[in-house]
Amino acid sequence: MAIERTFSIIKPDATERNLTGKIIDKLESAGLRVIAQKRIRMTREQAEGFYAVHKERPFFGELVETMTAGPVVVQVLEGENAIARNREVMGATNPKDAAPGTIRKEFARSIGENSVHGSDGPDTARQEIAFFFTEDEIVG
Ligand code: RTP
Ligand code: MG
Repeated sequence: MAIERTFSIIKPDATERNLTGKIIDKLESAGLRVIAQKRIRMTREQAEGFYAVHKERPFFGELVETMTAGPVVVQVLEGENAIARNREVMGATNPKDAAPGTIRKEFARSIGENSVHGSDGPDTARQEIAFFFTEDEIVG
């Protein structure tokens, strides 16, 4: 199995509750390595651009509000099968449907405040990493 990279966000609802370390522990325990990381305040323009694929969805406005409500931690994660592995440890989008032990089951408040983002495929992983990081900021 090839080593993959994926993009992750620890969302404002989680940074607000000081859960950054607990979430990183879950990611590392799942075999993922944090090879780039920074804490930023996403601008409205960044949030709208990052989530452009959802711009026609009814929840788009709320999504942009939620993602700009406080600091986020953006990360590049590396590991075997990293994209699927991260999605697995994140759990289902709606915490009500998330499996026990997953990040969203343990920490998420609601579908909107669901604590983490993770890329859903190799193409989006590449695009999302490049949206927030330059190559020299990533140390594999
Ligand atoms: P993500 O992109 O954040 O990793 O989550 P995902 O793939 O599981 O979910 P996606 O369908 O890509 O939706 C992106 C984010 O939009 C918010 N959302 N709100 N109110 C709603 O019905 C609703 N549906 C989605 C969630 O915060 C989701 O993570
Ligand atoms: Mg998604």
